[in-house]
Amino acid sequence: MTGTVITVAPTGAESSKADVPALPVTLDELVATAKECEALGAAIIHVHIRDAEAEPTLDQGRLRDTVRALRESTGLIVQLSSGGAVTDPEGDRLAVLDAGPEMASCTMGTVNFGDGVFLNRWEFIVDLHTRMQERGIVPEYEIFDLGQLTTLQRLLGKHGLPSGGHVHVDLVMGVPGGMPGTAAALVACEQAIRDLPEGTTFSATGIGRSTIPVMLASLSAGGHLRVGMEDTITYAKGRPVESNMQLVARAVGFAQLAQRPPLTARETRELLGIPA
Ligand code: KMH
Ligand code: ZN
Repeated sequence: MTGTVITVAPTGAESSKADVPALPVTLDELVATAKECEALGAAIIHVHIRDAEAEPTLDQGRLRDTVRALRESTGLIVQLSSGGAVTDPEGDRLAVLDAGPEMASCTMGTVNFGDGVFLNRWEFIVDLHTRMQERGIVPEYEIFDLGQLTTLQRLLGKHGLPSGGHVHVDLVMGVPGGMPGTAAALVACEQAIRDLPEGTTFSATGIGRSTIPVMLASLSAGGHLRVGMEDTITYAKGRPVESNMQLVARAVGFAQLAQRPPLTARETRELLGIPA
């Protein structure tokens, strides 16, 4: 394991602009954030977008404009969220793929999500996975609980490898309703990942106060990092996050300390089997 893939998830669907003014919600804000995060060491951007009122949306036109703008302005790998918000219907989530991203998220099961339910039926998962295979979109399999890795094993066994042949997983830890953001839970996932195809890579993110323990555990276990204001809005006790760049800079520092410096987007494409 040579370097660290750093994914930035700058916006998410859960925080409001009113509560978190530093959240990038317009296309201009998102592009500016993406450029700065790339300069700091991010290689992938995990994208949720907002509408004119700064509310989460899966609007097709906006998604297409976003993919185009990020491609024109950065070398980052653009990964659209197919998860959206917990209220988004399955049809709209599948239609995210029509915006032509190189990567998209693909969640491996239903999970309680705070006060809501993040619904991911088996048939929906198969549909999403199959459409991505057909279109050459590389999935990032989102894992909110240990058993979802078994679901991924079942999916790959029944429906084949993703486009490019490489399997990449993201552990989303510490969601109220999902697995805890602890080193013990991360090690349990890392053990289960050994049952997936050889060479499977993983990143991890810890929501809220589990951010730092999960980063350190992931680096120690050979994993990569996802950071950003989708997952973390408090930098330290009593200190709101000032920007996504602050979180990326901290992740870069940790990765360098671990002697696994950030991989560029080009190196990350090679690792994940994404065409240049
Ligand atoms: N916003 C969550 C309900 C994803 O992006 O694929 C789902 C989520 C996962 O963030
Ligand atoms: Zn997301």
